[in-house]
Amino acid sequence: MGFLTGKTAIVTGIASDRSIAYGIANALAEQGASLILTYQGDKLRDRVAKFGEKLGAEVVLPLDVARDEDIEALFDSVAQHWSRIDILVHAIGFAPREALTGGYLDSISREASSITHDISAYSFAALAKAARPMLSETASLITMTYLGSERAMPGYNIMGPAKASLESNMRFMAADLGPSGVRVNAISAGPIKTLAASGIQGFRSLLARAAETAPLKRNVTQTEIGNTAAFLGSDLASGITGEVIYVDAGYNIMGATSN
Ligand code: NAD
Ligand code: 0WE
Repeated sequence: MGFLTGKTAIVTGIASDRSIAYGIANALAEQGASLILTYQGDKLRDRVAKFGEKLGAEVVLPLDVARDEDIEALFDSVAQHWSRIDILVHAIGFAPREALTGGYLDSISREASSITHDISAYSFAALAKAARPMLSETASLITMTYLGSERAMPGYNIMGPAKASLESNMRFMAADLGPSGVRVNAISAGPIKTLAASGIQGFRSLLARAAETAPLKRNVTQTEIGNTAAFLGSDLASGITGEVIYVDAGYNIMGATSN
């Protein structure tokens, strides 16, 4: 019996088997949770359906968080399978590629800023708002963030302010939903090579430098993020809400490094 046996979980953000969301779905399934997975757009449907079969998911459902009607339809569909939601995982981030290229002010635009904040930050609150009628009285909402929210990182650009907004959203949601027993937290992951990361120039050297600097002298894995999400989703974390939990091999604590 896993520590999530009897719990229901919706996991967004699977695009490949290297997605952080895949690591999370796998860890939740290992601990006995029942899963619903979502996919963005028809071209991901078959792939995510295959992952769903492998993980024993109840169903896979479409969700493009840019579309209000998708968000509404998702929870209407979920209600046909489950009467309540215990765990909701938001593992979605997006900036237009040109906004992640070059210097901050060179790359920024009103349009790119708007899209990035809409998809990466607002969408977490939008999902919670739509899920609210179905949230159980000990539900746990989890999102994924990055240290670029609080430190300037070359190339992370407008994703930094969007992650700051996401973390602030997380705290406001925690304050709002806390009286109903619902917890809301963020996991701040160290860099991991996923689809979203593979297009970024210099990502390999960023990974190597992160490993050198971190106290544990290595990078983190999707499995480690997944296990942390399983903990946060469980009643083992019943006293934790509004928190950013760092799963980064300790990178964020360092001031200076020796060579
Ligand atoms: P990924 O490319 O595997 O996942 C990103 C997901 O976002 C994809 O599944 C994509 O379909 C989804 N998405 C984008 N726009 C969407 C939309 N409009 N509607 C619905 N879904 C949409 O990459 P990942 O690295 O696993 O990213 C997952 C989360 O983890 C993101 O929030 C990312 O910012 C965060 N994160 C990643 C790292 C890293 O180094 N990889 C580190 C810290 C935090
Ligand atoms: O949050 C992220 C990735 C976010 C991301 C990546 C892409 C690439 C493809 C958002 N939107 C897009 N849009 C695309 O078109 N991370 C934490 C990983 C990441 O991305 C970086 C990093 C790190 C770490 C970009 C620059 C510098 C460091």
